[in-house]
Order: sequence, then structure tokens, then C-alpha cells
Amino acid sequence: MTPKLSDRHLLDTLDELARIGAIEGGGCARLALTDEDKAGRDLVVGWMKALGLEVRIDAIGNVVGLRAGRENLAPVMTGSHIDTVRTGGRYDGNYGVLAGLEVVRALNAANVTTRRPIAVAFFTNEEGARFQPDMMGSLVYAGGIGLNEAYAAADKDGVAVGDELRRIGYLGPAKPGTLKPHAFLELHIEQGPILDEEKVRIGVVESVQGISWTEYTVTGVSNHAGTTPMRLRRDAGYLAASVNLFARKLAWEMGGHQVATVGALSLRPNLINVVPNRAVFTVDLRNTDEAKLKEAEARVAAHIAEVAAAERVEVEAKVLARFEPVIFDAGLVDRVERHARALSLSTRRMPSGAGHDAQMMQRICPTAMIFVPSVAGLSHNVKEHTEAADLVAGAELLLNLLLELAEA
Ligand code: HGY
Ligand code: MN
Ligand code: MN
Repeated sequence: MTPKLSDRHLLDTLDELARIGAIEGGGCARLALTDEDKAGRDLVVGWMKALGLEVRIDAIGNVVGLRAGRENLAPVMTGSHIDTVRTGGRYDGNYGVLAGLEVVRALNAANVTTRRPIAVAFFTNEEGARFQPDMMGSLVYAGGIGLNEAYAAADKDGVAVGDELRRIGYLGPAKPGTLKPHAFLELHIEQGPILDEEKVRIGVVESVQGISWTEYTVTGVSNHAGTTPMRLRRDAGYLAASVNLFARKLAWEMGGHQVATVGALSLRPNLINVVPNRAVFTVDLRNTDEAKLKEAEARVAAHIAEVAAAERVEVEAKVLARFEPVIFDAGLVDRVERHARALSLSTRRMPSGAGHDAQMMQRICPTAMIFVPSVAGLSHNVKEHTEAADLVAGAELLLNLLLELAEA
């Protein structure tokens, strides 16, 4: 019997998971390793067990649900993340995990046992919004950083990953990465405007752009806003503002895929009549081209050095994440395109602007991604939306790909 997806069930589970950490406007806030993240994890683990999957939790809290195959071979794995940013939507990450579970449900209902085992995973702290680097769980899974380095990562309040994993009960026994997949597929919303603007159904993702995250701590001198002449100021806030303007202008000037964001900024004492003596801000630079990304980093650093000298402020830089662009397995990318066309779905090849767990999994096995459109390209925004027909089409495509790969 040919496995058939239940559209209704996919949409219902997306709604049910979205109720955990639900925020005003229809989005979710389930920052990594918070109580909301734990509640989301518990719900999805419960669904995995109800589907008869063997659930493995590893030492960085990655969760893999394993469905036995006819033979004990390397599994075909799919998955994504269920942690969100603070102003998250309901599809980023969650969709890929729940679509994977729908594939399992369809196989169960059709009583199909594939040659290879099939695994559905969610990785810890993909977002990097609370703890850096992002894609932390899949990075550990792929051997990119050690457990101790990951455990030591702390949030703004100094709370560490290791302690939080223990606290929420997800510091599991499995060694990360022992289950080396035969292939990894991640189904995800595009989070950008391209598919929606071009009215294309499926994004055949060929690569993920490079990411550079740096946090700057600027120290100046607090002073009276009224009495301090401009020539005497050592204004930490001024430097932060000048970097934002410079980085934005640079991205426009460089063009292509170059983007630049000053997303986090805090001033101290943050008072209307005091020249700030301290500014902490982040710079997120990305480009599909590593040489250009390096150029952008160098030009931002040079600008900071120049303004810091003129303003006589001290600057301390801390790299929070740095990943080079990743090219997915060409054969698997072709397979995604072929199957999308077999379902009469329009396709277009494209890079991913966002980071994903798949970019880490490509280090250890052939990996590719499938995008479905994001309405108006909105994401990391409670208004993030993907039409039901697109959600279902993506899941059907995932089913066909996993079925074929699991017989390889
Ligand atoms: O920042 C990113 O691209 C991802 O959401 N972590
Ligand atoms: Mn994501
Ligand atoms: Mn995200």
C-alpha cells in the first residue's frame, strides 16, 4: 500500500506545538533550554513514542526518533529544530520536524518497512538567540565543537547550556553523532521573499551562506549630557550607532547577497541626560561568498578601529559564531529537484540566507534542503506564514524522497 500523508494531522500538530510558548499575534517564544523549550520537547518526544519510534537523547540534548528498517543500515535522517527566537513564528524549524513525523505516521498506516531505518531528529539550540553559536546541537553532532565548549556557553544572565540541559532533563546518555546518517534532508520554510515573489512552489537549496556573528563591548566615559562639550566626549553609544550606519551602507555598496544587521544593542546607563559609557552590540554579517564575507568583516573592523581611536573609547570584540558557506551534496540536490518535478511542483535552485542544522550535517553525510514559500518573506516574526497547500506539498515531497533514499 502506498503511504499517504494526512494533511489534517500535519496542520493540527503544527497548531498544537505552536500553542506551547504561544505569544501575541500567533507566534511562539521557545528560547533554547527554557521551560517552554522543555514543554515543546516533551510534546514532540511523546508523539515520537506514540509513533513507535525508539527515542534517543544525546549529551547535548539532540533528540532522534528512530524507525527500524528491514536491515540494520545507516538511517536516512530528516529533521530540524523546535527552539525559536523570542519573536518566532510557528513554522521555522517546527515544520521540518513535524513533517518528518507525518512521514513516519504514513509509513505506519501503510504498514511499510523500508530497507534502511528512518530517523526524525530535532537539534538543540539551532537559533542561537539565547546561547551562541547557533546550530549548536547539530554542530556538536557533526563534531564541530566539543561538549564542554557547548556546555560552557552562557546566556546574558550567565546561565550555562550544560546546567540548563540538566535542569530540563535533556542531558541525554547518547554520544552525539554516533548515529551517522546515510543521508540527511531538512524541510524548512524559506524565511525569505524569493519563492513567494516568483510564485514558485519548491526551493531546491544548493548551499547555505556564510555567517559571521560578533559581539562588541565599547567602554567610554559617562558624562553630563548638558555640560560636556562635544570635543570632550567619549561616547560609547556613538560608536555603536556609527557601526550600524557603516555596516548597512557597506552591505548596500557590496550588493549581491551581502547583508548586515546590528540586531542587539544595549547602552549604559541608558539615561536621557547621560553620555553612555558602555555599549554592547552585535553585528551579523552574511554572504554566499567567503572572500566577500571576509572583506565585509575586515571593513567593519577597520571602521570600528578608526572611530574608536577618534572617540577615545575601548572596544572588545567577541566572535559568537563564524561558519563558512556550505555547498550541499549535488546528487541529493538533483534528487530533490527531480522529485519535486515528478509532483508537478515548480522549482528554483537557490542558496539559503538563513543558517540551518543541515549545514552542519553536510559535514558528515550527503545533505540537502527543501524550501517552501514564506508569505511576504516574513520570518523571525509572529506573522510568519506558509499556505497549507505549500506545507502539504513540501511534506509529500519529503515522503517520496525519504522512501526512495531508504531503499538505497
Ligand atoms: O540565524 C539564523 O540564520 C538561524 O535562524 N539560526
Ligand atoms: Mn530554522
Ligand atoms: Mn530561525
